[in-house]
Amino acid sequence: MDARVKPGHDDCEKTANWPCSTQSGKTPAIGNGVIMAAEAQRGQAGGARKTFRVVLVKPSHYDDDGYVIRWYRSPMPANSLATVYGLIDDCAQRKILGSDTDIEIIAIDETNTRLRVERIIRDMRENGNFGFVGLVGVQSNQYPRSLHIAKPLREAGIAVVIGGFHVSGMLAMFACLSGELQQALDMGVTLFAGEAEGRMDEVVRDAASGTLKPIYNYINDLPALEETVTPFLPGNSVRKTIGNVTTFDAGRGCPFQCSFCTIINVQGRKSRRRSPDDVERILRKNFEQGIDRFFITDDNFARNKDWELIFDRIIELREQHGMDVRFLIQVDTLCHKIPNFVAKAKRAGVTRIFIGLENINPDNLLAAKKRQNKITEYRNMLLAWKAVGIWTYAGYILGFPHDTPETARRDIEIIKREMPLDVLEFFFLTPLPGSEDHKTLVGKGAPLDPDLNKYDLEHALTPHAHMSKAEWEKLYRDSWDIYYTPEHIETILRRAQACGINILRLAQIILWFAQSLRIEKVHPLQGGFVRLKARRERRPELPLVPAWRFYPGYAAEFLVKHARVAAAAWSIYRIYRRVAADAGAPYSDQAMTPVSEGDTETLELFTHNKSAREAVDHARKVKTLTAAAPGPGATSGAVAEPAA
Ligand code: B12
Ligand code: SF4
Repeated sequence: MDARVKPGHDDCEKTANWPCSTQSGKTPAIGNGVIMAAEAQRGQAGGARKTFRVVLVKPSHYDDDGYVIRWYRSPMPANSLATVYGLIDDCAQRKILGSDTDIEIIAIDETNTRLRVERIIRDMRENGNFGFVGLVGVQSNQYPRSLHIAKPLREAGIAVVIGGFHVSGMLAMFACLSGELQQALDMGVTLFAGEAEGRMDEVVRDAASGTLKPIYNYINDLPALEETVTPFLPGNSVRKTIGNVTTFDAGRGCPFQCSFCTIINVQGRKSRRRSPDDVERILRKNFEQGIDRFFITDDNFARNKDWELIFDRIIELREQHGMDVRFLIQVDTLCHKIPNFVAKAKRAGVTRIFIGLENINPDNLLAAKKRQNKITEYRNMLLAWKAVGIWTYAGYILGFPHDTPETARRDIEIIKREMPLDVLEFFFLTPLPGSEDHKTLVGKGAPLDPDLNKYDLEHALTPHAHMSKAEWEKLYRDSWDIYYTPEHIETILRRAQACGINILRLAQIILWFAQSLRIEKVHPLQGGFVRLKARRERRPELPLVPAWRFYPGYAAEFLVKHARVAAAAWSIYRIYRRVAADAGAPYSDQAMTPVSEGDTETLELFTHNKSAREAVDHARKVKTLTAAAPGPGATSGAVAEPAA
């Protein structure tokens, strides 16, 4: 256990909302349940085979009405679940508990499967509680739900381990335990911080012998990833998601320093990566199961130091072995300046990229320490991807210090007119536990919403200098409507068609992004296919709705929602048909026009405020001083800057 974690230590930060707990004295011996299990196991002695049961649950969280967000089909499998599953499967194959003990693993993603805690308790009991429940990849917004799942399990004497970004983020940033972490310890839950590669044997062995520790803290000892066990989920788990898509991380860590980011504090700023052999193994194993579409979850694949070796290997698999694999990757706004990056991404089967555009006001980008985002490079970057027919998703954050409702609305209109972007998604600026922003606000004693369930980037959690909470929330809702108008959907499809993009597929994704919040009241990244709700799957703090009221309400909601989806789908389909009918006709507009010197005088992107104009001046000065040439893929280097 890391000595930095000092429960109840005097030097801990104390605030009204994020109290640092003093050691409650209630913390029971962890693994009580497993001691029972170990005894049961001894009782079974006599040569019979034993089975150590591991139930892995990727928890969901509650919607604003308090119901668990669960779908008939979720969009994609969770890489966190696949990673932990892979690690335990490896323990099972190596028989780390002895040749007479099998390890059985059950993986449940609560976003697509109803969690029956009572069944887990029954099955564990039948097995003498010889096993443990792992709550996997628990984000801050999923932490309250995780404790609700853990409570009855602990009461039944079952060992529970929680890992993921909330525990890791809090232990990375604070020298002492916050109240909600202490609450878990008080229940006898084990916390795991840091990454489990190379550490899973210890956890499994301790759980099997009833000696789980309260905390495993490896946050300051991040493992290398080459040749480590790779993420994997069995095909039946993957098929509970919408398509033949699965996720894996080819690397972790990002060199930049954005103040709202949790990744750099949890996974570090150094690039740690899997080898091309690892990646090939992941692809082949999935391909054999009929899964050929992948989301590479690296937060910034462009800064994976082995991006080129990995792309080269995938190109070989595609071009010489006929494996038609395709990818969504996440990159930064300077990736187009890395020699060969865009061209090799295309050959490697990348069909979509996600970019953290975040904002177009340089003052805001500076306030968030997002210095690598240069508005003067945005158009070059987007045009570089358009030129090879790869479509772009971008994240846009609302509520930076210099945003007002008016400027944010104006900025979205500028993006629509001047930037050739396909899918845009909006988020609230959120002080996520694990980020510098969160730590700073806690240190200042700023008012922060105490309900962790809301830390999902979809809620206003802090006061804003220029907007009331209601104005900020309205801006968030309006932003989707401002971007996804029928006219702009048509423009996006026309731009995409001109670049050879499959516009029927793009139209489906636009339907998803444009309607998710309007119809399902959740962000598209939390969305899924056919929302399912159970009356009893409600936050325990909220009352159980009587059956006579719940079921008619649920049925009516179901019908209304699906009627609205059908209407929206029909309207977008009609736009698609209109655009498709013009296939082959040339199309251009302001956003699609190659970058030129004159842009800086005419485009609002560069003139909408003082800091935008200053950004242009700065880029010009840098260009003059370095005589920088445009990066590969850039259409023109009018205001190009050197790569970071
Ligand atoms: C891929 C991804 C998604 C995917 C898939 C989900 C998934 N987890 O794979 C999608 C698109 C669905 C998604 C959605 C969202 N995401 Co997301 N996502 C990621 C991303 C980029 C990668 C996750 C990952 O695979 N990490 C690698 C794994 C291996 O790391 P890990 O989960 O920490 O697991 C390791 C250890 O923690 C430990 N461990 C974990 N669990 C356990 C359990 C046991 C028993 C043990 C022993 C060890 C252990 O061992 C693991 C292996 O080393 C992360 C950022 C990141 N770099 O992690 C954000 C991230 C997790 N997402 C985040 C958020 C906020 C969301 C959304 C709420 C956003 C939104 N409003 O839509 C939604 C929530 C939806 C949902 N149901 O999850 C935040 C969470 C921050 C926080 N403090 O809570 C992150 C960190 C990004 C950020 N902005 O900071 N996400
Ligand atoms: S570029 Fe993305 S991953 Fe890197 S520090 Fe910024 S927000 Fe985090």
